[in-house]
Amino acid sequence: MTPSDAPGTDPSGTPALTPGFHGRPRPSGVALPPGQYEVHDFPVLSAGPTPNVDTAHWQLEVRTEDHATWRWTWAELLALPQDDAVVDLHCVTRWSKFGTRWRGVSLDVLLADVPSAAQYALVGCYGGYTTNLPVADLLGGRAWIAHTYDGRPLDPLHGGPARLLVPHLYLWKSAKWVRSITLLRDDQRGFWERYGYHDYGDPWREQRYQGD
Ligand SMILES: Nc1nc2c(c(=O)[nH]1)N[C@H]1C(S)=C(S)[C@@H](COP(=O)(O)O)O[C@H]1N2
Ligand SMILES: [Mo]
Repeated sequence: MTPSDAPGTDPSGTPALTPGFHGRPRPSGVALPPGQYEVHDFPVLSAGPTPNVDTAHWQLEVRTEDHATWRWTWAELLALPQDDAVVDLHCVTRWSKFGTRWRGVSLDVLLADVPSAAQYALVGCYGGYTTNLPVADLLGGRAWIAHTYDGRPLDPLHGGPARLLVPHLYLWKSAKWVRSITLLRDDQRGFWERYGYHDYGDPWREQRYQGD
């Protein structure tokens, strides 16, 4: 069995040392997803230059399938209920970082009053990057608009002033410098997905490329 066809490791299950396993079990007993290794630094992966986004002009837009637009300014975002989240990050280039500490607004809060039955989301960014994921994966306490990392304002290199954080999917779904979320009846691929990366991107099922 090669890493690419190793079975997904159930994050809640007992750690099984599969042939694709490259790391140590964590103290909690949870292993790395298949084909991943642990890092202690925080690599930066950006497809283009880091945009300079001023919070005075920052806004987040949610557009519905009926072409209604909902907007939050920076002050409005910070006035919403805030969550603290400690999560593991898994990049498709095979590094994983455990126990990262974030603060931000849950997408459950942002989408609560948005009337939509759309099942798909296309996330847009300052700088033009896009990525797609199901709306269901933005909900359920699993996704945030994160503005604080390790107790400090999020570094622009890592997506500051604010990025999407969806840690249960590969990190390319966690759009840096997030600007918009478009809710769609039909799935539309984002930047990396059009280059052949997976539409869903579950690290535990090793969904790196279309067809995985
Ligand atoms: N806007 C934007 N978001 C992005 C990217 C990007 O190039 N532009 N790269 C993605 C990829 S491939 C990864 S692995 C993570 C990297 O996040 P980091 O630089 O904070 O480690 O951001 C994702 N979000
Ligand atoms: Mo990535």
